[in-house]
Amino acid sequence: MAEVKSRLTKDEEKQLCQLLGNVRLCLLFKGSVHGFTPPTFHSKTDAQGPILVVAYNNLGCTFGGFTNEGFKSRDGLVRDEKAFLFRLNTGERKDTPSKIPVRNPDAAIHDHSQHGPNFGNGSLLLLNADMQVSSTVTNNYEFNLADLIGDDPVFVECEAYRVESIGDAMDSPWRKITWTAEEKKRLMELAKTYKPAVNTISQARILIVGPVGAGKSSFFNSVNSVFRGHGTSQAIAGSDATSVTTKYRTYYVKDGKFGKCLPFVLCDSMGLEEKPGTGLEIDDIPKILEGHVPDNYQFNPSASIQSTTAGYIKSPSLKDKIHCVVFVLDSCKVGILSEDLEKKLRKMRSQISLHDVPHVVVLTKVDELCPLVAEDIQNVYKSRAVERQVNTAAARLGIPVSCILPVKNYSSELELEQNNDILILTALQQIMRFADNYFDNMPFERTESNSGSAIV
Ligand SMILES: Nc1nc2c(ncn2[C@@H]2O[C@H](COP(=O)(O)OP(=O)(O)OP(=O)(O)O)[C@@H](O)[C@H]2O)c(=O)[nH]1
Ligand SMILES: [Mg+2]
Repeated sequence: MAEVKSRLTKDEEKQLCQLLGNVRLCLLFKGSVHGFTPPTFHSKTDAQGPILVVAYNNLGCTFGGFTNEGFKSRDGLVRDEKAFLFRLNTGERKDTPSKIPVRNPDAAIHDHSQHGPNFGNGSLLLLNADMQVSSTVTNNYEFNLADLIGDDPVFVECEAYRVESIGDAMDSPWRKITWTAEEKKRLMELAKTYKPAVNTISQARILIVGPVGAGKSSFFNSVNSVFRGHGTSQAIAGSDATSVTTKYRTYYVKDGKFGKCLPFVLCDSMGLEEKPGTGLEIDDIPKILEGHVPDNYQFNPSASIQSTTAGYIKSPSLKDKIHCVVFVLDSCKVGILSEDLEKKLRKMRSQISLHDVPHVVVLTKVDELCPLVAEDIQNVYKSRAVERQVNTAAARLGIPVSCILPVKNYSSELELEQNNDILILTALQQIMRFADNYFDNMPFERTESNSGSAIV
């Protein structure tokens, strides 16, 4: 995923937290990436809850406004007692950050689908076509424009953030998980004794796909770590502008260092990128699903694998085919997934559906998304931030919420944590159940436990 990065410095974020209290800022809109137009602003920020708009000018002024009621293209004035304008302590201005509370809460914002963020019915209007801050004197906010922007009305960037209150947790979880040692043992046993519902193969083959840096390789490492009993990093993980994983890799997971291979294979792939000719080539997907792509195949972003490529599996059997696909998405970024990337993911999804391969979504980095989860993974299904991102992922990919599984991958830990293992194993259990659905769709394949004859 081409990462949409916040322009705020750490110091500016700290200042904003002074103004807003203990909150987390989630970047939804960035003019230089999404376009400086009101419709794109509203497409990213409408119905997202409290919104902070931050603009920057060439004098180094960072300023904007906050609305607790947010935007919904209501085409009218919105009452908001908590709204305010602000200027941070940056650039030429080295005095304390300013907060200008709304004076007339009935006209805190004018929320119109054809206007950019408009605080106080014209007091501060951003995102005009001429990239100029527009301000008329109203009684809705009392301030001197020069105090906010110096003498440069041209803004060079405009961002909008969803403001999430930290400590935003539900009383009871929306999905029940048993956080006990017995549950971990049970889930491990289930994974070890899993048997594909067909006679002819002993392992389910799972493909991992998703945007660059989403945590695909780390998900394999995490599953592997759980069965090894300590942190592992067999698949190389890390952060870069382009995919760290460039080869198709087939990974076996062993039951302990010297144990047997478990009944599933995880196949790691190159990250998806939004631009054509970069990242995983989407036309490789049908070839992978059908089992033509060999282990260690070096992906070529500008051309898909050919039948003449070295190692190409010409006549794949059931064991080479993919039985379940796992979409890995970064929970912190699902909201700001670019439209091009969303299109690629949806296209990939329809190819997968055409091949009748069941698929699930693993939503990673829930520890980065929500401090409550970072503190205690048991909060994962109580965190409103996680719930919101699960719903966003469901809407953006068109996948039911029941198929979306939040996890925290092992990334830097040397030792394991029982509750984290349980979350990873719960995801694995769901993946196995979905793989079973693949075999259920094969009318002539039968396990030994039923009466049909097996096709070899
Ligand atoms: N905190 C946290 N970090 C994670 C998590 N999952 C992955 N990471 C980190 O995110 C970065 C990217 O992870 P990778 O597993 O390499 O991601 P990938 O999807 O395989 O990336 P590419 O191969 O480049 O496409 C690494 O620095 C990981 O340590 C998670 O759940 N929590
Ligand atoms: Mg990788």
